[in-house]
Amino acid sequence: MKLIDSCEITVKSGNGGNGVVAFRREKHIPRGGPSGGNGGKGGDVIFIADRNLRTLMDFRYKRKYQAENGEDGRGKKMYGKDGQDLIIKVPMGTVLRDVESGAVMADLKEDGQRFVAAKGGKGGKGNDFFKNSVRQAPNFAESGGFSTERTVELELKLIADVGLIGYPNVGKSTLLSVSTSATPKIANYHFTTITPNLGVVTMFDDSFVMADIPGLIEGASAGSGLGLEFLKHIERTRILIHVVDAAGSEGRDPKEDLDKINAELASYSEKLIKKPQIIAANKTDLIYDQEAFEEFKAYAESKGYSVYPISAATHKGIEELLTAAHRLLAVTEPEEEIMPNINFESRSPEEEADYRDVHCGREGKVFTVSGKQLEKIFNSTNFNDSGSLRYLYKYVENSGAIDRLLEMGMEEGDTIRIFDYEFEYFEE
Ligand SMILES: Nc1nc2c(ncn2[C@@H]2O[C@H](COP(=O)(O)OP(=O)(O)OP(=O)(O)O)[C@@H](O)[C@H]2O)c(=O)[nH]1
Ligand SMILES: [Mg+2]
Repeated sequence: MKLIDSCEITVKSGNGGNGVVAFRREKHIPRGGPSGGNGGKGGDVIFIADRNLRTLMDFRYKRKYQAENGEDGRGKKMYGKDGQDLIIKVPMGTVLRDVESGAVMADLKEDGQRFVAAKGGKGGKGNDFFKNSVRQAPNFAESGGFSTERTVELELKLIADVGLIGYPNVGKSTLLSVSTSATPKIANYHFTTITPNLGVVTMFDDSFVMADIPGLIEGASAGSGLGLEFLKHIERTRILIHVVDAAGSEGRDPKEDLDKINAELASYSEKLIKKPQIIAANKTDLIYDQEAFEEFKAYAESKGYSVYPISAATHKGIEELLTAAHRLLAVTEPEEEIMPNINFESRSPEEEADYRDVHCGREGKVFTVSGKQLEKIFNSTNFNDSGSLRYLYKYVENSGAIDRLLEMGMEEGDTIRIFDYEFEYFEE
């Protein structure tokens, strides 16, 4: 069962409605005032995280998403209707990436968290808007503004809520297989599982993600066996189910198993051993010494753990165990995650053009260049580094600013000023 899901879709916002040019016509007024209404705003494409979704399955068949266009304005100062926003629901934990630039646009982690991935055109003003005391009959109106189209990659990484830990061969994968639709490899030898498997447990109208990991052994926290790398994984789960072979079918004492594994957790990290933990006492179908089992149960309970007797092989006790896990999750805070600082600016085409626009000016023999994007690049330029400077210069050159300055009369040796930085212009 593959639970790292990803897919690519294209989203398109709505065009803005055009403003219109219209004039009032009334019986006794030969030439009425302007009455062209504004166009409506184009719909945005908005992603919203929804806790009821678990996978990206829905996107497998529908790949194109488009918000409504805004309506054009009409005469009699009538506004065009705004286009409806298009809401796309995604599971919590979906990362949105802009395919063209490769930039992460958003990481929708919380229920209801939203992100505008494509802004609609803003809608043009009708000529009525442009009238003023000197310009009483403007015969122009604004166009509505274009839509934005973007290819977005959605990626969903399922993070397990519950981690199954325990010695090799105690039945962790079997428990996962009977609790979820996951089909991990199960076999009667140690280290059958070499990478974790994930599955979704459905309970009532809720669900949670469970993961098994390779078996832990003494010294796992120091690198013995396969466990070390996976201790990191379970550090991100919210609760642990500690699976023990309660029948001691391989000749070990379950009390010792419990203590040894917990000692490994403790020496790996404090966080891990403090995680809420319940015990699945597995293989009860093999118990022949009931007294020894009661002793184990009492021992674990004396250490503060709840013990759930189960038999993963015969499904006995599974329901009770999962209900307990579900209940525990409900009272356990989700793991805090440190996220990279995502700062993706979603701009409409108008804003984008404005952002990229480079302005040229002249003050005597000093030629000036400025712009919003230029300012960003300027602020991150290292003026002691020739590569960084060259990048800045290339940006200015590619923007067409140098050509424009030459048209404005710039000559060799004149000064170009970018914000507070000045340099002389020489032809290359
Ligand atoms: N009798 C009995 N056998 C079980 C039970 N649960 C699991 N087994 C058997 O125990 C063996 C190991 O099961 P796995 O689920 O592979 O154990 P694991 O803990 O995932 O093992 P590793 O991946 O090697 O760490 C298999 O042969 C299972 O069929 C149980 O409740 N009763
Ligand atoms: Mg296994």
